[in-house]
Amino acid sequence: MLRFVTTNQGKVREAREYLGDDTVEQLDFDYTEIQADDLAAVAAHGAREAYRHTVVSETRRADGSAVDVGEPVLVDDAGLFVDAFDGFPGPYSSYVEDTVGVERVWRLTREEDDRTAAFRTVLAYCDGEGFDASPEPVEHERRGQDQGAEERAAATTDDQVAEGDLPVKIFEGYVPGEIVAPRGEGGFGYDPIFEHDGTTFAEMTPEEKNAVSHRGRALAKFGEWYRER
Ligand code: ITT
Ligand code: NA
Repeated sequence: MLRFVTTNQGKVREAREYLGDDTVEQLDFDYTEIQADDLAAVAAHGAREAYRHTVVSETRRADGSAVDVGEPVLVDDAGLFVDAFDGFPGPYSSYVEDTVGVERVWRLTREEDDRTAAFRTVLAYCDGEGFDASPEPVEHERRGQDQGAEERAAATTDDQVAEGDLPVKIFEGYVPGEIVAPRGEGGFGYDPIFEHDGTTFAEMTPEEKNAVSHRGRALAKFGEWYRER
């Protein structure tokens, strides 16, 4: 069983929809969100912390040495990146939703000529084991301010296998869109103001959203890799 680490029911719904109810169980654990301008760094740190949190017992190896065994965990750190604001709120999206609010993010963006934006998700997987740390292949659909993401992810992946630390595997998803006046009752967070191909994410079912969303894309990459494992 895979623990999907989040306090957000909307994310769990989408992960279950994608990976299946019997694969995913929510771990309602509020990991430390380190101050970083990089979703991958936040997610990787969270995945290590969540993995350690699942360790309940110590197992003895044949040679008598002790090893901690936890549960596989998947952390999802996401953000909304508004181009006119140089990617703000980005990694601060959760804080901005709580303070400024979704409606006012729309009203601020409305003043701008360029209302393009993107959602990004970074999934970070940790199961206490090592794996090939090579970065995921470049996605050609990426563009604009997200272009550096691959390099950042690669750099983070390399850091993550630093000796003595738990390896973490990173999967990214990205979707371009536009900020619009709120529409729709579904989804969560910024979904009502994020339009993709004429429809807001809040107007989509979880299945429709997963088919095009940042999270759906990241989950697809993760799912493919996880099933091979
Ligand atoms: P956890 O950290 O416990 O997973 P969270 O809601 O704080 O829950 P994030 O930090 O990843 O998750 O989310 C950052 C913000 O972006 C937060 O305000 C979310 O509501 C919002 N968000 C994340 N994914 C979203 C999506 O698919 N659609 C709309 N808003 C989203
Ligand atoms: Na969060």
